[in-house]
Amino acid sequence: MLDGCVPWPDEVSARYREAGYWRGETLGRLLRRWAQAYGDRTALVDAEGTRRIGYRELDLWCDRLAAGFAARGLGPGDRVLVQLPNTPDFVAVCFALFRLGALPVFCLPAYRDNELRHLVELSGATACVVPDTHNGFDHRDLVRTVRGHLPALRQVFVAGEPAHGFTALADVPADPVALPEPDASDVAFFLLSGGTTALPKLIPRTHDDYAYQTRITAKICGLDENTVYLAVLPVEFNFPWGCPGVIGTLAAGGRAVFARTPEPLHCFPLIERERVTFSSAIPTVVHLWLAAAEEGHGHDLSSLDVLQVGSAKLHPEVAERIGPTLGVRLQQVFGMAEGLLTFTRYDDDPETVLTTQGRPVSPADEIRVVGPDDREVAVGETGELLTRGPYTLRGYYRAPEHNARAFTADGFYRSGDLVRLTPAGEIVVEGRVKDVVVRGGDKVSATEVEGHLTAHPDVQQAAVVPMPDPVLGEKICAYVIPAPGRPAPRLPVLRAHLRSRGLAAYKLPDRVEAVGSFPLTGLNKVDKKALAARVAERLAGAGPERG
Ligand code: OOB
Repeated sequence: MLDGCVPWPDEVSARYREAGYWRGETLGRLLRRWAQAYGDRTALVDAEGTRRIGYRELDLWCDRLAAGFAARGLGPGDRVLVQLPNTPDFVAVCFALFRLGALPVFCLPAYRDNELRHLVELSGATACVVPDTHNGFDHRDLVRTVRGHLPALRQVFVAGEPAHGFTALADVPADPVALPEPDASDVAFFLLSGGTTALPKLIPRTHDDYAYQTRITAKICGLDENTVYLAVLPVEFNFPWGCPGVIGTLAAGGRAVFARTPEPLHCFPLIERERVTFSSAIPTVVHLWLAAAEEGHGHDLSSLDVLQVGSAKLHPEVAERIGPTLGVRLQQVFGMAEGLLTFTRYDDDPETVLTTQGRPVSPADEIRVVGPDDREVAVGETGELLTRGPYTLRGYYRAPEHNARAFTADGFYRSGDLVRLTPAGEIVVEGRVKDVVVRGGDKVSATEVEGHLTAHPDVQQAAVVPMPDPVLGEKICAYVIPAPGRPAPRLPVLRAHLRSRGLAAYKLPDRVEAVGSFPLTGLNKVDKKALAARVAERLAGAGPERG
């Protein structure tokens, strides 16, 4: 496995192979098989419906892109940042890099200077692929700034109009060349962790493990050639990419349609036009869709059969409205970029679907729910979820110190989630031990934001905590102790400060509370639970019109 990664122990790998979970096929080769099986059927459709790409066409496009990337010096093991909006380009670029054995590092479109610089440094990327502009933001200018600091990022490919001497993605394809087949047990690409540490960690996903994840989830979800999947969330996110998402849809011979935004006014016409059957969303998007559906929108959503919902807690009252209002079957999904996925099943009783996050997708997923002493708690009691299995990482890339804390000695990943198991083995997410705010589906590391806040001259100390929000689930509240003799910093000032430091917009606090001191725990740590309770109380007291 790539240097800097933690492989599964040999005897475990042998077991996963024997059981048929890992089949030794690369993702690039799988696409070749799908092209042979599904030929001219449509594989990918863009939001406008103008680009409709068949399986064979996609296969050839990837070969040509891989040849072009190779001609420009990219090769096996090279890391390439990929930050593209939801378009067929994303799929073609990734599969071209898979064929080449080069490793895409998935970057959310919302990432800015701060995140990109960190990812270039951590991954050692020498190239990146970005759009010209997206949602009114110029990514070429962003990359130019990043490259000003990190010249090792040698090549920039732009989907759309290039600038600053960058290469147009459209100019890359060349006549296909024979390329050595990468090793299926090695890394295919990197997903990003949801921010338990100050900045995202890189999660190596192998061809074998991801092929298995998409195959097993597509099977559970019953995807087939009639599946039309709508990618609503950014495809750099594990959920729409491979749970079963875009890849699972391609494996089944279905059609993946790309939405530009999760807005109902954009997605509902797409569902009607493409006769979408299957999609996945976060609770915040569900709120928007429910509100639009309840208001009446005039679009025919009758083709939509299943909506998966995950990434943040879905409250049973909201879950209950999904079926009747949208006319779909709900599937709850609990998952993480690191691996483990739990799904409710179509034949579960309604109570299970509405109130639990389902059970693991693989019989080989191992789960432990433990107390603070790492000992398993009784069924029904809440504890931290630890897991290992055939598609769950054994270590983050280039992070030995963090890995020592994030994994047990026997290879279980400490998820940081507090869960309990029902007697039937279903998972119910109860909270978390990790210091993260889940704003919509976005994971925001408190430590990261605190670090930037304390860099402001008016701030002596900062503590970032979640506060309840009816639509996003949680928003970000920053408690600050002003620096001596300085005024209490105001929200717009701090937001502007964080933005100027190149932070993605979703990480900016929604509220600031200036205080003289922080409450402390018995261990003399800032008592964030107390702070979170305090702001929740204030919001409740303020009444809904000010909340
Ligand atoms: C998904 O992946 P990440 O890596 O962005 O975030 C993982 C974390 C989990 O550890 C948990 O804290 C939270 O997101 N989470 C949920 C949840 N699903 C994820 N919390 C409550 N209820 C749920 N259903 O978020 C992700 C990856 C693949 C599929 C679905 C979600």
